[in-house]
Amino acid sequence: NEQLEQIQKKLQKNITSKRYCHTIGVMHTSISMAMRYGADLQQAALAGLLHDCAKCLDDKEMLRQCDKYDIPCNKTEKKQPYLLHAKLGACYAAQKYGVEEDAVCSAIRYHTTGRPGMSLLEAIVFTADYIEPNRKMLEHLPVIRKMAFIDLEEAVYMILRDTVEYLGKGDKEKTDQIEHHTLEAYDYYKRLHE
Ligand code: DGI
Ligand code: FE
Ligand code: FE
Ligand code: FE
Repeated sequence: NEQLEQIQKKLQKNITSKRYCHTIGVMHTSISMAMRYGADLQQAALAGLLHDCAKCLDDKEMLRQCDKYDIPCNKTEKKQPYLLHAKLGACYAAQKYGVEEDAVCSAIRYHTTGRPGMSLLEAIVFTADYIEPNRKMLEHLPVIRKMAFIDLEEAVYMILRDTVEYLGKGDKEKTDQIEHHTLEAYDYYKRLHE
């Protein structure tokens, strides 16, 4: 539709072609999951399309833009500015791409770390980002892809478990790099899973 088409045109100018391919994959996957779980299809398309709209900035520019838009950055984010593309992306969606629904901006905001008790749309975009068809193959990807259409909260748990493991839980230096939202989300979905 017209809203999506306009945004696609603008987005294509602001991110690399590889990132754009990923983004289209996340959009279609989000729409499919919204069909499965009864979420709003237009919101799922918008959030999928725009989730990485602030991704293609270097660290310095990321911090500068966050400063410009009064986005607060914690210690972990200052150390790993790429984490900020989620917060900045939510802000860009509203301010540069004319998204009016808070639900869409929130799904963009939490797409990297997740959070405890995600909304349906947040959980869909978080999962779609991980499973979209262009993602490079990870060990558990086939089973997570299947689970995403069977039990969404179980799929979220599997993604968080692999992410926390990948980021090196238990290893002090690496644990410092994990955002509190990621760890809190992991604990929350682990409890649901048990
Ligand atoms: O932007 P994408 O690459 O499409 O995906 P994303 O925004 O989900 O980012 C994925 C990367 O972020 C992946 O390498 C794992 C990492 N990540 C997720 N949670 C955390 C994290 N990195 C750090 N340092 N801390 C986190 O809590
Ligand atoms: Fe991202
Ligand atoms: Fe992700
Ligand atoms: Fe992404």
